[in-house]
Amino acid sequence: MISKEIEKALNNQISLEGYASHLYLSMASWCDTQGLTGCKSFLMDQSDEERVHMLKIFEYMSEVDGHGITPEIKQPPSQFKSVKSLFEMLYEHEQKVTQSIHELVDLAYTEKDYTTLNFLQWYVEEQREEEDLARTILDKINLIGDSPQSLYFIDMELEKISSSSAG
Ligand code: OFO
Repeated sequence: MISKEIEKALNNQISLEGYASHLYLSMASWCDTQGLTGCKSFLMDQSDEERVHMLKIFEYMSEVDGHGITPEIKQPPSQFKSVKSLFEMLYEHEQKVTQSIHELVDLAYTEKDYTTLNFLQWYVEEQREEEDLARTILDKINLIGDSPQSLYFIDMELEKISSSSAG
């Protein structure tokens, strides 16, 4: 059993994870139009992962007698200035999600809701990994630049990350 306030905050998290999934799908599609197939498959994987994060909260809600609400999802941008700005946007979104998870942890802690607190630990860890990955990609872009020639190498790097995380 969870409180109404925790339920509301978890539904807000569902909405953020759902938006992340759509945002990364939109980014993947834009990369596709630029011929960046490595970036595309990396972002498709990220989009799938975010949907799984959203579904995990639905599952949790079901286990603790909460009601997971399917969110309305606002349309993400479909155009991006550059690959670099796209990954900056991704990193910013991850930071926003981390912030929201931390607020949820705060709330669960205040309410002494140890079950939710425990459930959220997985997200705390996941966000640490995702922020680290986004920063690593941005570091690489900053290192080799995002001129057309450099993009070829960035795309190969992302293809590698994407296939190493597959399965
Ligand atoms: Fe859902 O892990 Fe990132 O946002």
